[in-house]
Amino acid sequence: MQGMHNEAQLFAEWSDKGAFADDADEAPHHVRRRYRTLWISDLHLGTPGCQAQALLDFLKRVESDTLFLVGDIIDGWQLRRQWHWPQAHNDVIQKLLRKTRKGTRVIFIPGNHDEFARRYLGHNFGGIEVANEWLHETADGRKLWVTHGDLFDGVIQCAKWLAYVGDSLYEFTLKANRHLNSLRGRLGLPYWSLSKYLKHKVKRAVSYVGDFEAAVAREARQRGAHGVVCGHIHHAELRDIDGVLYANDGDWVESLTALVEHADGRLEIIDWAAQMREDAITALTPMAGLTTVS
Ligand SMILES: [Mn+2]
Repeated sequence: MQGMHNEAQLFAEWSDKGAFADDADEAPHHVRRRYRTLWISDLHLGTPGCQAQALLDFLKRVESDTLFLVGDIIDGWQLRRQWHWPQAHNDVIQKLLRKTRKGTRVIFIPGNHDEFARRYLGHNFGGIEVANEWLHETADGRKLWVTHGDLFDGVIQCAKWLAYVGDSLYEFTLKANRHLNSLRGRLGLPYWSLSKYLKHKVKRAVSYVGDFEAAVAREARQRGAHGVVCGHIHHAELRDIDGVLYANDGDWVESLTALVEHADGRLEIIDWAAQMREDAITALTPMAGLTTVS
């Protein structure tokens, strides 16, 4: 056991340090996109699976009036097992704190991996407000219930140890994914998600995802909301389920996705992995005339 880190203490420490961080790494205004609301979740900072560099790049290029951190932001389970905290993970925290100083309202809804933060509901860390859930009203008057989503996870509710086992298998897949992608990177190929691919191939996982989505949508309806925004299952989605809008902002360990609300209330999923692939192709375009495709 590498030191008895108290996540909440670390969290408070980061809040203090944020005040001294510089703003030099902001993207220029013309490459930044502005949204009314931005939702991200399942960053899993503190684990090797977190795609912190891609996330940082994304955060530098977007602005919003409100930013929701929809759970599993800092991976508390992982912190207890092994300390993994590279500079890029620290930079993400600093970037989030900087956003609050620049006038973005940042609301943190803890998930199951950072449930330690549930002890601090109603408090704020360096301007980041901690809340158990939220009722967000869109520009066009729709009420969206914001929750991480683990309440609907039968496995976690029934047997926590089972969730730990699943977690280890999942970590293994992510590790394979990382090795594959560093190899792809060396070959000049863009990011491709192995774990995302596998998940789509596993029928049982798909039926689990469907059950989860239906349960969350049902609960949103019972609460009188027009829709729900959640994370947790690492599968971005935006669709109608029996008259309820189901929105999932995905994750930043495999799919690299976010949910945004435009100024007029329109919602959209941002697929940052696809954006990165597009950027890679654009960068290669001047070379296109010189290569022969057979
Ligand atoms: Mn979760």
